[in-house]
Amino acid sequence: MPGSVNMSDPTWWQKTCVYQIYLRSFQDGNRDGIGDLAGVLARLDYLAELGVETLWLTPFFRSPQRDFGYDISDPYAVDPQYGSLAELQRLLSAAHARGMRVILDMVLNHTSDEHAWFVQSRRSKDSPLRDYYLWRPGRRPGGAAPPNNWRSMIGPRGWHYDAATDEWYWASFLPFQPDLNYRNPQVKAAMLELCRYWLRLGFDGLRLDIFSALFKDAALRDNPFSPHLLPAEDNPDGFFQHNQYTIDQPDTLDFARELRAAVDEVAAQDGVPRFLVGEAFGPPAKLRRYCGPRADGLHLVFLFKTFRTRFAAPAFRALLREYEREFASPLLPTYVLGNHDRARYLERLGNDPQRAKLLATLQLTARGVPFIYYGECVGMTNLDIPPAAAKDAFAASSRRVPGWLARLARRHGLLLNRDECRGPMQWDDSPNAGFTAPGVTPWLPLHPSYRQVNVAAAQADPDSLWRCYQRLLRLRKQTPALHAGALLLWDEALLPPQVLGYRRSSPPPRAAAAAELTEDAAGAGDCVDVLLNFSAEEQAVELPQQPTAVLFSTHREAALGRRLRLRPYEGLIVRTGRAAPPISG
Ligand code: TEU
Ligand code: CA
Repeated sequence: MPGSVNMSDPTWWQKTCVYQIYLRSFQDGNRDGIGDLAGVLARLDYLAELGVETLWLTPFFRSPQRDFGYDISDPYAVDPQYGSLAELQRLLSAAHARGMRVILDMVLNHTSDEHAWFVQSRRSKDSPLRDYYLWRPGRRPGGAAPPNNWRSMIGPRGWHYDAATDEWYWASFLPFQPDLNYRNPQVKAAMLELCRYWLRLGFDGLRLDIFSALFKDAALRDNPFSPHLLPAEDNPDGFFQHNQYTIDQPDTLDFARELRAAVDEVAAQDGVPRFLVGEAFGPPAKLRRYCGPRADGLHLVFLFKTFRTRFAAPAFRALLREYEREFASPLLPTYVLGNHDRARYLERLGNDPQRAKLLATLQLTARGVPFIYYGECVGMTNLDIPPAAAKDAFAASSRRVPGWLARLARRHGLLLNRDECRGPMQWDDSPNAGFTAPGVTPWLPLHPSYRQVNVAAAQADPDSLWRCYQRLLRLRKQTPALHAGALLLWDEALLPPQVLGYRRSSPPPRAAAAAELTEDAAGAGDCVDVLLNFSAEEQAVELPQQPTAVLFSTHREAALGRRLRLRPYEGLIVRTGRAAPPISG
């Protein structure tokens, strides 16, 4: 039964940690200033040393690169800019040989307007592929009024007029990314086959780009008014429109299950479990529906609420409580602090590495799958690029946005120029930071911080943020309670207001009782307490019993004892005896 997941024996993806590689910016392997597959291959040992297990590669398919690969013209081909199919296969086997997994970025919602399907489709109303995309006559002829009031996900209207046939096509994102028509069974079948193709080639899972937009209302009803100007993490409505008919359609939820069945089928054939993680926007309770009524849909959905959670114990306690409630076992929440579309999280923390260590501790010890964005472990920050110099097509499309609105958006972590969070990886302090050869012009400028902030410097400093991530990843891997255990929040009455505490115990208490596991069988001491001090002051905490070991501190050394003094922004993990007294009310 697909829904039954035994958390005391989790599948690899349930205990994994995903590292997102923005391919263009990670490592250039052929000295053209653009990151590529050969570059990733050359850095696999680095990734293994850091301790991440699953790599997510952003799109490497053939593409005009107007949205840097999220505009695909041939999803079966590797773009020569990034390498070849042979290199991709070499990368897959080299990763697998190191016990790592690789997932790819699947853009199902749209293609590039240079995709052969769209070229055919736009030719005439009788084109056999006309119905592969969403073409509709306007409300008035000659391009005078679009078919309805729908806005794209990024603000302007999403209908685009094509004079050749006097009709409009729909694009959820940028105008050169026409949406496919999933109500056409041929489209659906072709895209499912595409997923199977890449999985059979050896990929371990799929990240699904704007999954929530796949289906649109069949009757094209007007979207109602919304008072929201800007979309937020738990409310994608914006630009004064409620996206009732453009996203989250019931058919998309059904499709999640169809896709899951296709993936399970490939997994059954070759015996390697795969996973799907979908991009959708909204409150966790709504996002959960993508996982299917019987955990038979997407395995995971991105939860972006962390982006907007205040750096304070009560705010993160509420977040954990909500994720635990909405994504109770067998579901799993995800912990995401950044990606290639949003301002880097360190900026929200006032560029304070101590606070970053604390959030990393939370991210890697809460119950769920963490997603690390490249450069986060080194402490990379956002690039400062004047809008006129932007490479991101989204920046060009939002150039007319008034300054006050751009500033407001920025305060919400929404980038109008996503180049800012896509800076070349800072490997060392040599010219071009080891990203590309000296003398080559990288596709985006290096952050001037690279001379101090880089992998080599971070590895040389035992107290760096990078070392903190490495220690956490190692501990997480070694400790079943952390990668497979249940999570129980500490009763806040037992803690100072600025301290967040939770316990991870494995196997979950009920499963343990049923299987009558002995302490030995379960691994002694598979019960740990995580205490996080969100304040700049020392905080006193009394544990309910003497801990048996300190497993980790953001401050490296910590004394063992029942009475703890948590230092400013200290995150502490202690091993607690199995018969631990209650910590929640
Ligand atoms: O992004 C979807 C999306 O709507 C947002 O993340 C958006 O980029 C953000 O709100 C703007 O600030 C996905 C990809 O992650 C993105 O890189 C692609 O450009 C987009 O889909 C289209 O494929
Ligand atoms: Ca290159």
